[in-house]
Amino acid sequence: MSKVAFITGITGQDGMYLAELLLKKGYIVHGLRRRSSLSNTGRIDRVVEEANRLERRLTLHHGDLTDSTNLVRLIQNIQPDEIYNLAAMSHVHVSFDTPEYTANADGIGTLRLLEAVRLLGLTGKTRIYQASTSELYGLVQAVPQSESTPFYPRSPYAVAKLYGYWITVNYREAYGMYACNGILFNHESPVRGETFVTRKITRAVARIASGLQLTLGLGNLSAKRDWGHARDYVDAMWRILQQDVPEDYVIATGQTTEVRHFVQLAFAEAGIEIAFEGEGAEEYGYVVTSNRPEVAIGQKVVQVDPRFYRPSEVDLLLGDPTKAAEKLGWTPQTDLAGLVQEMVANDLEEARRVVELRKLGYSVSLDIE
Ligand code: NDP
Ligand code: GDR
Repeated sequence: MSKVAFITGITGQDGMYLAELLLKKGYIVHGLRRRSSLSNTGRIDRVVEEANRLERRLTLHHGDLTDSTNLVRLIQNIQPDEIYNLAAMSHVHVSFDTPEYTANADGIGTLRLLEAVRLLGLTGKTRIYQASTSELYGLVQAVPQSESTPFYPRSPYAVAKLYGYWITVNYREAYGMYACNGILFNHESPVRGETFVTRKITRAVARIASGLQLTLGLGNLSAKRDWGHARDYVDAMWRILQQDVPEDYVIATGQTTEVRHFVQLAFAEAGIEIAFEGEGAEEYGYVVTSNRPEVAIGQKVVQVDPRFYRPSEVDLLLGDPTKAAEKLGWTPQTDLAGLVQEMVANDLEEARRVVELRKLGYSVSLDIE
């Protein structure tokens, strides 16, 4: 008998990689999608098509984490063995503009799912994965950050996720549910949302290298993040739900890198060496060497733009994945160099297509943030 999984947030980055992984493992997969005025299934369409070519193994259902009647009905119909709660308003900066909605979707949304499973009498059957985050650590208390490091959230997003974390622990302890938190550090990929810093950088680098864009505006260049590949991290999610005892795990690479350095790595991948000069809001990046005819030596390609500063920042994230290695047998397979290479190659190909379409006379919007 195939296992049945229900993924909220299936149209997002992680949802796509997780759906692919579970289908490969023989699962029947159901996913929650939001209604939107334009299609929001660009990432998952190919996976749906492949999964349903021979038999119907992946089904998308309309719904929302802010609607408990919808969640109860879906879970009752699907009777999942595993729920992966990946849905969230996941942008830290945007959460300062939409704090109440973020609390509702990311915090209370988690409670709605747990309650649905409990009220439907599925506590003995359904295992739940909660997408917790390294943002919980916030203001640095200790490094590297492990399962026992205290939390100090620094954004409405992180505070909402803190509720999600603790309500998951509470339902496990109070009702004996198999419910676990994966405390995942930043993970990226070619399908990462375009306004998260890594993808914003690799897209801009590809466009600058292709003569489609002149500069890249960024906020805090000194923030440090522990960046891994989303493909590896969804494998950890699955492993967390296959243990004898439900527990919480940190998933990270154990390496941290400045945003500034990520920018240099991405430009180097496109054949452009850059250096930084100036301080604070006056800092800029300029071209030192270039093997791209569209990019001149001395050209200013990076500029600090205070619009991208956050009201309160998380300066340093560095995870300790020892427990995941020992208990789950999980280690990351892609390092930072491999991640940057894959993302830049993907975005160079996208830029090449834009150039081709424009040559053919089509108008293509670049949608630069
Ligand atoms: P994305 O932003 O790419 O995807 C978020 C998903 O949630 C999308 O499918 C989105 O739908 C959906 N969603 C948003 N709001 C709602 C709602 N109210 N009801 C139903 N669905 C909703 O995030 P990622 O894939 O990167 O991350 C997955 C999860 O992991 C998130 O919870 C995130 O907070 C968390 N996380 C992510 C990390 C990372 O580095 N990527 C690290 C640690 C935690 P739509 O497509 O319609 O917008
Ligand atoms: P983060 O990711 O906030 O860590 O949350 P993001 O890529 O948005 O920012 C990382 C760091 O880069 C700095 N930064 C910028 N960020 C953005 N988005 N845009 C910019 O122009 C820019 N310039 C500098 C930020 O200030 C920050 O320090 C991600 C999300 O996926 C969360 O959902 C998840 O929980 C955490 O990772 C772990």
